[in-house]
Amino acid sequence: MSTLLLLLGCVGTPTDSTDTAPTGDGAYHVQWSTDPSPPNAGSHAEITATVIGPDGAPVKQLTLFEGAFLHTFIVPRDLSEFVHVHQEDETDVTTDELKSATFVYHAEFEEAGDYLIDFDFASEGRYLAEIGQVTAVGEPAEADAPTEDDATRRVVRDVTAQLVWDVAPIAQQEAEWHLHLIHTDGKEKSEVTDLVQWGGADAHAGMVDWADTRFFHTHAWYPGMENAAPGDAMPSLYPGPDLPFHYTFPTAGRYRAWTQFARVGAPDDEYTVPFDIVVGE
Ligand SMILES: [Cu+2]
Repeated sequence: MSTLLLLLGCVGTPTDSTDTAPTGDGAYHVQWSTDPSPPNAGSHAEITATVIGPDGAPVKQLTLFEGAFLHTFIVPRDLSEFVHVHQEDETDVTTDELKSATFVYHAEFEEAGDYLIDFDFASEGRYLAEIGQVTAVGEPAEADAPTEDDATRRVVRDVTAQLVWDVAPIAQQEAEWHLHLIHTDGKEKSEVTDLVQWGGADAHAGMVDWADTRFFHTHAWYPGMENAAPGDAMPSLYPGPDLPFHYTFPTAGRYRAWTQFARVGAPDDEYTVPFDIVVGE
């Protein structure tokens, strides 16, 4: 099998060229690979990722934010699932790993086909990202295209989430919405009031733009969030039942947003709730 696909996310100097001084291209990059290469559908692959700075050397000043130095999001082209992983989910980052800005962790590729892979990190007060692609092989295969889904109510485990628009989404204007969460245990229904922070925020929303396969990330809205720097603590404001979001979508079109949050009874077992967002002109 070709390893070429694995290199699509890498533009910098190969990590094995340690005998020569690194020369960067002035931008940050993530050099990454999977083992096996390519990943197999239905199994876990090991991901090794190194964050490279503008000078071509591993970044020594990565900022810890939302509980991790490197956040990885993996989404199939058919947008049927959303994977969000970090090395810190499995093992602590050692001093040597931090010095070499190299992280090793695992992700499951459920189906064969193309995946978008997004790496989020922060350095010198800035959020940075690298986006790439990886193709898993085997069976079963992904669908050819995403299935549009305009539902505004979704049940995930014991929570029913209702999507409510407060300011409708229009390109380049700030949209506002909230999720209203109802505990749904059989016939019993009550408002969710036991949310706890997960990954340093009351809630996260990862959003993929269908047409251009771009990746965006925001958090439950709080006053002053537009001025926050990476690593700043986010306030705990929303135990439920409502989780508010503000976001300015850059272009019109269909996005899929996955909202993640956790409840006090299982603070590490996050909920992931997908909704489609159609942004108008
Ligand atoms: Cu993360």
